[in-house]
Amino acid sequence: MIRFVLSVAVVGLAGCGGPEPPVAGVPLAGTVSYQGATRASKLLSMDAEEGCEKLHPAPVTEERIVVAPGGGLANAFVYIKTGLEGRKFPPPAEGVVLEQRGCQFVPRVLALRTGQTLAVKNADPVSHNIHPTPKENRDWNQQQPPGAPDLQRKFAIPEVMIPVKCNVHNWMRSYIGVLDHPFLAVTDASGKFAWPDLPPGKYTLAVWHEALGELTQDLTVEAGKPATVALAFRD
Ligand SMILES: [Cu+2]
Repeated sequence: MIRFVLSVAVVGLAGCGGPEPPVAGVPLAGTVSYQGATRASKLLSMDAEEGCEKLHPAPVTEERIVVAPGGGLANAFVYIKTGLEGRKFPPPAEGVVLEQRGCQFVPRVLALRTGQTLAVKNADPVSHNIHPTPKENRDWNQQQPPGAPDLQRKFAIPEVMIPVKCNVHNWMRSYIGVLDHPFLAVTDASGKFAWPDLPPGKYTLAVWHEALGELTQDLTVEAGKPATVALAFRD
């Protein structure tokens, strides 16, 4: 009986310990813009596969640089590059979806966490062969016929960026940014991104774009002060 009471006491003490409560994060709202000469998008030719061509009655343009009327740059991958070393963030339970639709990857740019599930879907009536080409992670490629179940994959190592191609259709491109923390985002159609709770600290913020390269900027976040940031690519 005494032993039982003691063990309960020990468990009770352990429950009160553990890591210190984290300092509350602050919201950060950011914008990425492109202030260079507008570059006309190339037309994509899908005439190598009739099954793809038939899906597009109108011409399809390559989505390399997508700029909103106000200059906001879509499909830029924004992330905290330094300042979070040594911190542990478990991956979210919900996965991220990469779809093949109209013989293109949708979305063009994805943000994924290490250990988070990437679900690859084929919505097309043709076969695709998904082939990420990482430098740090394991290389794989996988055929996915029409109606095949989703492919479920994970990436173990942070890597910015992993180009994804289709071994059947050489115009298909997607890019996956993999990080081991939650401060990563892809800009929306107006070039905006947001993080709800960035911990106070000193960081290097980086933005990567497939055609424009990478920019970095120092960022200091103070407790209780919501932050804003603007990054601009120029020619
Ligand atoms: Cu394909």
